[in-house]
Amino acid sequence: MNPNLITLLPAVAEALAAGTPVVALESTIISHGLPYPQNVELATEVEAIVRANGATPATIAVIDGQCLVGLSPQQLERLASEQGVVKATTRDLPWLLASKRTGATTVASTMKLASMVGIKVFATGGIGGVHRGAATSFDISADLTEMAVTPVAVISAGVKSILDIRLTLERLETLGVPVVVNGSDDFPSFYSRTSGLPAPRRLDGPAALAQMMWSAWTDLGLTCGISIANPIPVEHEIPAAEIATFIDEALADLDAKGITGQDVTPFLLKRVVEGTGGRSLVANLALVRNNAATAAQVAVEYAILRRVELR
Ligand code: PSU
Ligand code: MN
Repeated sequence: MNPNLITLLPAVAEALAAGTPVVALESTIISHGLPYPQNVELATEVEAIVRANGATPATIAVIDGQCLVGLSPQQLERLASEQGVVKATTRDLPWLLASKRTGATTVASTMKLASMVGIKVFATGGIGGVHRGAATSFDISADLTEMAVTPVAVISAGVKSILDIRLTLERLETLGVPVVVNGSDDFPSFYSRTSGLPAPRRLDGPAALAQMMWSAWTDLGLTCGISIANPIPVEHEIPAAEIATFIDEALADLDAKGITGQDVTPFLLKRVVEGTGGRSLVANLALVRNNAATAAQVAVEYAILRRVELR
């Protein structure tokens, strides 16, 4: 691999060299997951939350064909507001580099670039998964296959019920990806702390989660990622039954408009926000903030384990 491929923001380079905690953040949530200007406001706030919890934030994107780990405020603003930013999963990275275009990274491609520079913890809102109707559409997010091969812990609020949650968990099991819920016996469904499905495994708090990462990668030598589901704080929760109506409407609209491929997830996210009159947006912002704080705490605990090992 080309060691000069990735440009690190100076603060990120310093933290990685010193072995202090770093948290990766994705950029598709900025360009395609949230409306402007809430997207850039959240991206900025999330970086501050990571710092307040003792870690260095590293938002990841490709700008004009350059892989960037850590963005300046001007670069964040560009991703949030510019037209024509490409939604880029891992398979889109070579094309972005060769054509010198600007792309926002999904969970999959953010994991890939984070892992290449040695970042082990990544915070996001929701991960991609198996879409409803995947038996005929074959629409299964590349986020799942990346998790099978890239050793990064992804902290999300679970899986949104625009997806088939049960099948997503089945797929993660087949791919050998550990799935653990932080502090709950239920698997969360993004807006809701429950999904009707049990937590595949449960651990309580950042120290235990960091220990699991250590067990996976150092003790066992596994090479896969880890999915950490962090339930939305109870005061921001929207009950699953309430959100279901809006998700069904969005799915019906998707079919009616014949939208397929990588446009599916952004379309559904946008329609749910419109359907709920912005209520889902408030919950979405709250859960991302919560995941950023938890991720930073996990990164702090993981850095402690690493330091003990070096002694
Ligand atoms: N789910 C959300 N918000 C998002 C995404 C998913 O609640 O912004 C984004 C993430 O970047 C995720 C991507 O990696 O959508 C998955 O897209 P697809 O289903 O096309 O793989
Ligand atoms: Mn898809």
